[in-house]
Amino acid sequence: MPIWNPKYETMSREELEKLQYLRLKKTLELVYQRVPFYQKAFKEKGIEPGDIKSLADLSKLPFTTKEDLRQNYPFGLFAVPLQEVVRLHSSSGTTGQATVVGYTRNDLETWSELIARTLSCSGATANSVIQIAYGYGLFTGGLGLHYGAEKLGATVIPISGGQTKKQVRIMVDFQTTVLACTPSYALYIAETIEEMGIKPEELKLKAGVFGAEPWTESMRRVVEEKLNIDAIDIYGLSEVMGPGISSECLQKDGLHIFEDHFLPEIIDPHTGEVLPDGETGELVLTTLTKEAIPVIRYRTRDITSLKREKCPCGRTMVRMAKVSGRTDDMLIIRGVNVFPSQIEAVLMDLGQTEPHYQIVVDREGSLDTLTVLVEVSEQMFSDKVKGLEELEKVISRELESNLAVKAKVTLVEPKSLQRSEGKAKRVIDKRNL
Ligand code: DLL
Repeated sequence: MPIWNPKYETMSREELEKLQYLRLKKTLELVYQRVPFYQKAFKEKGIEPGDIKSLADLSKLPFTTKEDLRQNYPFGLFAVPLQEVVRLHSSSGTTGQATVVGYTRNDLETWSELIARTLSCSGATANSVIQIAYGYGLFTGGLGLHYGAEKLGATVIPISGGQTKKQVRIMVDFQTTVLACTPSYALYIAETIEEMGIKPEELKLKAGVFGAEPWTESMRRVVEEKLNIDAIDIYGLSEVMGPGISSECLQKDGLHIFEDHFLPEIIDPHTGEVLPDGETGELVLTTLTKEAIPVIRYRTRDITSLKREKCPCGRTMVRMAKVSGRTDDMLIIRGVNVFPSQIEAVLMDLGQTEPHYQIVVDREGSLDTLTVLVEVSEQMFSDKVKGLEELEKVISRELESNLAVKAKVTLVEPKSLQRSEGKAKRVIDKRNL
């Protein structure tokens, strides 16, 4: 499979580290001179850009958080005048006030380059027909993928999210080969394909580039089987750039971080200590080439680990494990830590239900309760009540043994749970209402 930019993507570690260091120095000088927030934060730590003498010194620098972006809303962390900013995007702001990010012309060029790499990782080429069903607008998914797909030279269908039947018609009529959307939306599209009676041979789909929300290996198997494709995990966040920060290759064994543009670290989320390769913790990213809004040691809240072993695909860039969740996604149920992804894995591995579920957390008196709603097939739902009760017990037992906490399972009618056209909302936590 062709690598989009072998010069960088297959660089030796020694060469790469030299480049990273030069770019880091430049970025640090830039933010120190231009962004009062960073100058103040560095001074508080008693540090100047000149004190950073190697990549290992990175850990001396302060972290940046989403809260810092919020407090400097809208443009306080920009390192260039607005005149040089040619595009703005904003994060969804589901967990508080939205944040705004900007891009210079060079930033947009870099972004397109990294999306072209991402798409090549999935096997896409200039001959591909790419249907972009991520939302267009302030969300970085749609436009981010769009310009990278054009740079690749592919044929782009800028359909955005929603209008699912139309998505399917277009997929058939325009002979789409690559689908770009969230994994939960891919599942909804797959279900709609079945409902519309479209036969697999009418589709030309080869790959999907899915991201913007956590999804498990078990979910990957379901989506790949339903759509008969390679489902590739792609990762990014608006504060650092958007999609295009890392991508799986067809080995599907970790996401290559485009390290010539981003410097990754894994930290213990409680102590802030940097953890060695292989250990799981919070991903922290420093941008190395961004102009409009460079970020230093940005705490992503995403949980993963890094591995540097050589990948059979030939790329030398470090790989991060599939993100298993966010530090702030973790549910604490009667003192036990539970991640939605653990529940997803149990359900998909059992494989006796449909892949649509919702998690409801509530409180009865002083006790937390965990209920998992999961859809079953038409046939199973019309079967005897006893069969359903049995299955509820089986799933409940399996969840309990995996999560170490009691979970009530309620099987629900097919198609009764809300479908997602973008980021799925898996958890309803009634305790905070
Ligand atoms: O979701 C950017 C994006 C668009 C990535 C399209 C991939 C594809 P935000 O809206 O700022 O940006 O949300 C970023 O989404 O911190 C993760 O928690 C989560 N996330 C993104 N990609 C993945 C992934 C876009 N592949 C937040 N696996 C991040 C798990 C992901 N979580």
